[in-house]
Amino acid sequence: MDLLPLIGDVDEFKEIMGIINKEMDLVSLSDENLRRVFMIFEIAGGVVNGRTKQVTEADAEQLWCSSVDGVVAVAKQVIDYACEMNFQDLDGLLKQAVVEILRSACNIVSKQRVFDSSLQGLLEELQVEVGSTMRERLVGGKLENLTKEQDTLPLSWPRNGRISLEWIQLLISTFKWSSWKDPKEFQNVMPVTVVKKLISAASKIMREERNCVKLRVREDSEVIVVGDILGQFHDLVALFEENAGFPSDHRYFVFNGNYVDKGSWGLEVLLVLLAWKVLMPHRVYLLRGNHETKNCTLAYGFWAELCTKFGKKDCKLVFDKCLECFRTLPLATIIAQGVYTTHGGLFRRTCSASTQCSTGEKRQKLDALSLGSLKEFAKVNRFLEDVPENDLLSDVLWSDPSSKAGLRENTKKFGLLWGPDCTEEFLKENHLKLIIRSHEGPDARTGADDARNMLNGYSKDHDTVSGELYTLFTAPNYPQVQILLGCTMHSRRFIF
Ligand SMILES: [Mn+2]
Repeated sequence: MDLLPLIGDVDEFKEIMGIINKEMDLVSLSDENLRRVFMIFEIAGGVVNGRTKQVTEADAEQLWCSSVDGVVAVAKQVIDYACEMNFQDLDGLLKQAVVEILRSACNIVSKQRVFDSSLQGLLEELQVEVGSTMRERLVGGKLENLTKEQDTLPLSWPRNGRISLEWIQLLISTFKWSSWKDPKEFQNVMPVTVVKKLISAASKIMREERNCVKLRVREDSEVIVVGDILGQFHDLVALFEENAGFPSDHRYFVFNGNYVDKGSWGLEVLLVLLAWKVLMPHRVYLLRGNHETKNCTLAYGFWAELCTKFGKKDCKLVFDKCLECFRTLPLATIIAQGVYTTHGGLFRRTCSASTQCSTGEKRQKLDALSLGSLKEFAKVNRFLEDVPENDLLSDVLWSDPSSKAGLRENTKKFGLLWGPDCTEEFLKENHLKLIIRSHEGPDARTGADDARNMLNGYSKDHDTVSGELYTLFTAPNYPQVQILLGCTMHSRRFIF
């Protein structure tokens, strides 16, 4: 009833919104007054948009959270950029301007009381580059105390329970910072409770996905397919920030598995990818690699990484949570009806109960291996901690292409070797043009001829009548104990 006269004054409310938007310096307000301003802004917005629903405390809370998170994320970006600046190139006036901007950014970050210990490093850099007089101005008393206090402040789960782009940026910048510190400090910036919530949120989404996810890609979009990362967190960040860009409405990502083990930052890689999955479930797809299993993670570094980062008390808990997540990862994608991606490769036909082979077929299976169908693949139970030997599931995660025709057991414990004839059969049968698999890095192709040595991050392994087969391996300079020149970041872009 009171809304009618209010609606008559739309221009006035527009003016109020304009004042809040453009003229108010919100940084200096107390939290309580800031909340009041957001409440006024929300009411004014409701009137301007002809809204008749009553404004609730939850509306104001939501607006408050998203606005503050957004502003803080921008401020942290400013600090990040400043850390990379070369101050020697700036004249006196510009140096002063940078310091002023940084002071505002630091104030904003301190308002939200989020963790940012990079402030201390920044102040030290400014002391050298700008001069101690300027530093005294910047520190201005309480800021120095603040950086000390914030050394112990951990990353928190978004207050409204929803992951935002800004939260992912904060996650990445926090991990970037902590990756230079003692790994034992990790739990001080990323609490177990937040790890558990993030893994649960992503697992819930992936559990519902099919074994082979079909991507219907918008025409004006690109799809970035990414191979093995194996704990090389900084290369994942370089892929997002310097190479491919972040996921967006027009940019899909398909990750072909092997996020953890070998490198030192498997958990960081996994958590950032899971955060993207939660934020953009229909743009980011995470497939399972052979390292996303209990056997591999116990043997190849991920378990040891978690023990170092969380200590005896919590590492088992985090490990079990990760295994729970690995079980949910889907196994393959078909992109735009033409491109098949998976971690290892093609798979055998099995006579499981669900596919109901006849007695004759069971005998045939014993006699000779034959290629499995996508129909059979769709029915397999993928929700296992480890994959059984001589099974479709282990083939998908472990198989390798061979230049020799036919299908045969791999020399590894798991998986198959398949020839160009099998690639042709699979492509033709399923009306596909391309297979992109990962799994083999430069170490697996040592001594291979130029075309298959993986030193460029990918190789074309089969070229048949119906299409092609590529191996794609994204972790550069791998394995790190060997010197392999010429390896740089690789992802293949396919424009549809
Ligand atoms: Mn692999």
